[in-house]
Amino acid sequence: EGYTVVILGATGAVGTRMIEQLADSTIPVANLHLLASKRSAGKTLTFKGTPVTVEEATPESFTGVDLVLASAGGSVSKKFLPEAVKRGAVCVDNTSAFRMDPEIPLVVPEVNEDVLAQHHGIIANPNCSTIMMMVALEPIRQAVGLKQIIVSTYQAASGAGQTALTELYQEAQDYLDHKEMQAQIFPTKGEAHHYPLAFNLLPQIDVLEDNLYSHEEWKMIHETKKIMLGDMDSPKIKVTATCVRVPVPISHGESIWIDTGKPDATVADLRAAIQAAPGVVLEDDPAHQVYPQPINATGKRETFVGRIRPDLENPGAFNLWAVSDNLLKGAAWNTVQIAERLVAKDLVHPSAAAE
Ligand code: A2P
Ligand code: 11C
Repeated sequence: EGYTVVILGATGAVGTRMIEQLADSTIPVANLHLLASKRSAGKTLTFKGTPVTVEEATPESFTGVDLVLASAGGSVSKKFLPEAVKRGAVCVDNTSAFRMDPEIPLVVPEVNEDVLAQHHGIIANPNCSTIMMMVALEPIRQAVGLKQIIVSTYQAASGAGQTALTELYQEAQDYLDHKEMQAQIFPTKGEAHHYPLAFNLLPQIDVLEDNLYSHEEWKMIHETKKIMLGDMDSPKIKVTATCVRVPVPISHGESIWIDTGKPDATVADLRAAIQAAPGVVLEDDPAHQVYPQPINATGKRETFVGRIRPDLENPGAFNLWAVSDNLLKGAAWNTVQIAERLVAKDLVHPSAAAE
């Protein structure tokens, strides 16, 4: 008894973690199919100690499937997920392919799981840097208020995938060996110029757009508004972002300035809100130098928040520092968590909302 589940992109940085997160979830899995491109067909991965052979994804791979967890890139999701929905599956998609479609729920369970009931077969998982910011700020928005966000990110190399992470390690090795670093992926695949990330910082994640923002910065602005307010262009919370790639393997950091709109709000109010909320851990003890760090957050499902302090010249405004595993809460865990919520709410039916 249980669901027939597909992981699309099972061999990738996120896909391999989806297998682990699914194994540790409450979802009853009767059958699991692991799909990737032709390159990885025939490879063996394990689920709960049992070997599973990777298959090449084709439209027919989705016949008889209940639940699809996808993380093989936007174009792969655009090609296969409509085919999966046609065949009766419900898909949770970790790519940006469908996030801004007003008909498609964009979900962080701690913030807006109610919108799951409106799904028509596809649910979108937000961008990693957006998800962790939502988990950190929603408790503050609920308890105190939130009018404006100014965020600067410190994003780990694995956000760009397994091959990008391998590139960082190779560059670091070459640098230490006094060899020339060979940049082929960073800042982003398909760009005219590539720069080394090892021992460097790159203020570009994804493509630079005509409005002078990177696409990652654009995502943080519009996904935040869609998740918190249900409208990707809502003026009710002002958001601006600067996204920077740092030579850290796993776990993104974010320096976040917020205006709560409540001049008498205190650090104690913010700390209490975070302590009471799910999915977020307060790690804030300046007297003992306790604050979130990527090496401690890696492998954990939670988002960690510390360095909460008032903006000394703007009453009601605060600075804080958040860290989360970009491959878990930022991707694999949030996707599996959405699937857990769909199962708990009995929403694993195609077009549940249409019935
Ligand atoms: P493959 O191992 O065959 O390349 P990452 O985000 O770490 O780069 O991983 C990308 C994932 O998406 C991998 O599992 C990769 O499989 C998969 N993938 C890439 N292109 C396709 C495709 N055309 N069809 C199915 N899976 C794909
Ligand atoms: C990064 N945030 O760190 C990106 C990865 O929209 O799902 C996730 C891209 C996305 O490069």
